[in-house]
Amino acid sequence: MTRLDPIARRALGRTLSRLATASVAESVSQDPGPAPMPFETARIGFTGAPGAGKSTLISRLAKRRLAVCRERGGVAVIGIDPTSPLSGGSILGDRIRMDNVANESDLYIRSLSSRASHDGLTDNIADLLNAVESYGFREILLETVGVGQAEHAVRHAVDTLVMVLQPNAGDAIQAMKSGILELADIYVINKADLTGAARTAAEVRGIVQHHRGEGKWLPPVIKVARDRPEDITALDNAVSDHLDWSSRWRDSAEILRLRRRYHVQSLIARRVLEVLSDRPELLEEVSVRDSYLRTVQALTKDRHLLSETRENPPDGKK
Ligand SMILES: Nc1nc2c(ncn2[C@@H]2O[C@H](COP(=O)(O)OP(=O)(O)OP(=O)(O)O)[C@@H](O)[C@H]2O)c(=O)[nH]1
Ligand SMILES: [Mg+2]
Repeated sequence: MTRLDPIARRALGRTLSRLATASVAESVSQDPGPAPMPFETARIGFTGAPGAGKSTLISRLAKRRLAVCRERGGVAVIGIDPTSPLSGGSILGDRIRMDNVANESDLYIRSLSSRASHDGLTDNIADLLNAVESYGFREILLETVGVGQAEHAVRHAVDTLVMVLQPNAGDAIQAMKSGILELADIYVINKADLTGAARTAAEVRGIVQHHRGEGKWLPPVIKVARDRPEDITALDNAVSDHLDWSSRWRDSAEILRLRRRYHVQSLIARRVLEVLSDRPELLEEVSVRDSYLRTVQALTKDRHLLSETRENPPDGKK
């Protein structure tokens, strides 16, 4: 069975649907085991405000990346929708509108609503990316909506993070100034056909330069307009440059350690939410201290997870 035959596509589709709505116990029991070394699959994340033009950008870039990756595993494009806590549905509908690449045979496109991401925290991203990676794609392009915390969750899940800003993105620039958004490897000032793009690019460049450090990657700031192919070439080159730089200078063991740390952290955070909503009595009529202790106790007596662990002890012994 090859990676992208219809059977494999369906199998991956089912796995992703399951993982997107999985409980923590289900996520843990579906863990495929030790992650492959970083850089075998390049993970490229795109984050930015709703409507910043991420999908349009990714669909154009995917075509370029595919030209290089076709013989080496192909490209997967994954979009993660924050789910509205009120409607239970996606806020803006399918985030990936990619008609220009939809019929490419070595491209896998999937948009997912992440049940756990109602506050923008796409906290099962690690599970989803690991599953996609296990199919041997050369590159994964991941679209997430940047709503505060989401950038942090994505930062540690990908190798290269592209922040997509629009001209006159005042809020985002304020956030960058205060250090909140200083996470990206590449900044795109998208919709550069609109007025204000040059000024926004200069502002972002100023902030990025200000934080440049010896031996560090200096994030490029690239203006991209929909109707200018040369802009996508510049972005394509910047992504390749950053991946090269990372594979040369970043320690892959350290990357894996960080990835695992955030993965475990997000599983525990999700489990706390599950326990608190399943057992409201933990919070009733006691001090915060007692609620805290009761919750920690409930977690340590987490029978479901403990029985999982007994079946698959961490040291491999039965
Ligand atoms: N003027 C202009 N509009 C653009 C450009 N790129 C995208 N758009 C428009 O911006 C709107 C949003 O584009 P999308 O690509 O769906 O943006 P997105 O960031 O993926 O949006 P969400 O997934 O809903 O957060 C659409 O109406 C696009 O046609 C561009 O380069 N210039
Ligand atoms: Mg989109």
